[in-house]
Amino acid sequence: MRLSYNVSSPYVRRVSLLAAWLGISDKITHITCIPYTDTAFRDKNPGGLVPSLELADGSHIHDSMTIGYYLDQHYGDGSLMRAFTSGDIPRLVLYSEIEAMQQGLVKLRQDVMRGEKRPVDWYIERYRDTSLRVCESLNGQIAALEVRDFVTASAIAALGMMEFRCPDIVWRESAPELALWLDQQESDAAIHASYPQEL
Ligand SMILES: N[C@@H](CCC(=O)N[C@@H](CS)C(=O)NCC(=O)O)C(=O)O
Repeated sequence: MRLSYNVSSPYVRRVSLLAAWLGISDKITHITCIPYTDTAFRDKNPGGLVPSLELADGSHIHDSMTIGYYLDQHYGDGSLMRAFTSGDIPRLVLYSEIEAMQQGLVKLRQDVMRGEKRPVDWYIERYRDTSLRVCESLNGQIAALEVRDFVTASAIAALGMMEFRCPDIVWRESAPELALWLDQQESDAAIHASYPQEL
């Protein structure tokens, strides 16, 4: 397995710890990746974030949590991710607090980098590009969005935010199936009623 990583990422560190606790660190080849500049990486990973694990069959698993599930399923006994698989609510609440802190710290760091390491416009372009790349990826996976679950709710929420807050992102032309699908969802009363509004 090949792990796209860098030494400063806390999300990568989660994966390194899990691999060590499973005793499989030697099965992972580390590929240094600076996602901000590595366009080849972004071509394989529309979200453009590390960590990302490439398997022997060439498929990619993104996100520390999803990689955690994969490693636990294949090399563990299920205990590393049991809080999630068993729906242990108090432990999940604990995780959500840790994750809120982690996301806040990443935003703080980005605020330092914004304007210091690269111009503000560079970041704006970067995250607009991420939205377009993910829309194109979803465009090829419409059947997966027909399931009514947390994943689909997350997709609807993200697309709704993009239309509400970033109407200048022109995504419908490059993701026409997704655009059609989203428009069809409007007939769902709950989806319609929950469309974002100004605070
Ligand atoms: N939810 C993701 C978050 C990963 C993440 O935010 N990675 C950061 C490094 S700490 C990254 O790749 N940032 C690049 C960017 O924001 O463009 C996970 O759990 O793996």
